[in-house]
Amino acid sequence: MRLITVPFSHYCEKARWALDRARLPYVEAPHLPLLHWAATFGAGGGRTVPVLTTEDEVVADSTDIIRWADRRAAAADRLVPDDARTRGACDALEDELDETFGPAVRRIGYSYAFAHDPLMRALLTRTGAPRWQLATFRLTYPLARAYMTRALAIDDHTVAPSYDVVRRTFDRVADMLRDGRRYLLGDRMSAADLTFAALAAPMVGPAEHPFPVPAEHAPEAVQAGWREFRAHPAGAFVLRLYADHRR
Ligand SMILES: N[C@@H](CCC(=O)N[C@@H](CS)C(=O)NCC(=O)O)C(=O)O
Repeated sequence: MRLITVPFSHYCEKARWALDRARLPYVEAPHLPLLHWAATFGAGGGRTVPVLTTEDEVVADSTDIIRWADRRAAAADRLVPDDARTRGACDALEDELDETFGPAVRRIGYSYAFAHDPLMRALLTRTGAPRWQLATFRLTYPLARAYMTRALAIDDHTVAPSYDVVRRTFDRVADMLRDGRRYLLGDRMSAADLTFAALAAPMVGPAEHPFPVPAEHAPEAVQAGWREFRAHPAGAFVLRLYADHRR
């Protein structure tokens, strides 16, 4: 099995974590942003990573990859609740996180990476992407940055509201945990927990992340964000999920 990724993408981390949790063997095929299109379309997926290819299937969305892995996981490792009502709540929460929270975190992340060359350089070189992609990205960087800045709607008017989305989501997660439950939907880890933790990871910087944002190249504003969000109960929850379930 092959998981086509841009390794630092938080949607890819979501899929990778689900496959690791289900103990399914796969090889990660790392790519750089935009240059991944040849691989994803070539494999029969769409324009986004992650894409999982198996002998007879192409699974081209992180939510579908979780479901695919879950059907093959041992009962104790399953992330999709058995009970229909809890499953409905899990699906709804995961979708909402994917649609609103994930893009907000991505916009914030790229806004820093585009403004700080050493951070971007460190992120790219640590991917293990093919050398031709690193060379091409370097050569076309001004164009790639301009395209992605527009495609991701990164500007002074969008980054601050994205922080609002992140803070509101953290507050909402903290509210859900306020009654002392260990996980968002009760006493079992579900796809909603994994999704929140994987998508929130760039804002918190958990030590167990397989492709961490390199702290030594992170500007002070990123480090200040990590301090803020780690001190939040939802950030502490992310750190706990990584410490307990992502070793
Ligand atoms: N719904 C998709 C979203 C994945 C996604 O947005 N991936 C981004 C990377 S963070 C991507 O590949 N973007 C490339 C593009 O839109 O061309 C999933 O969960 O797999």
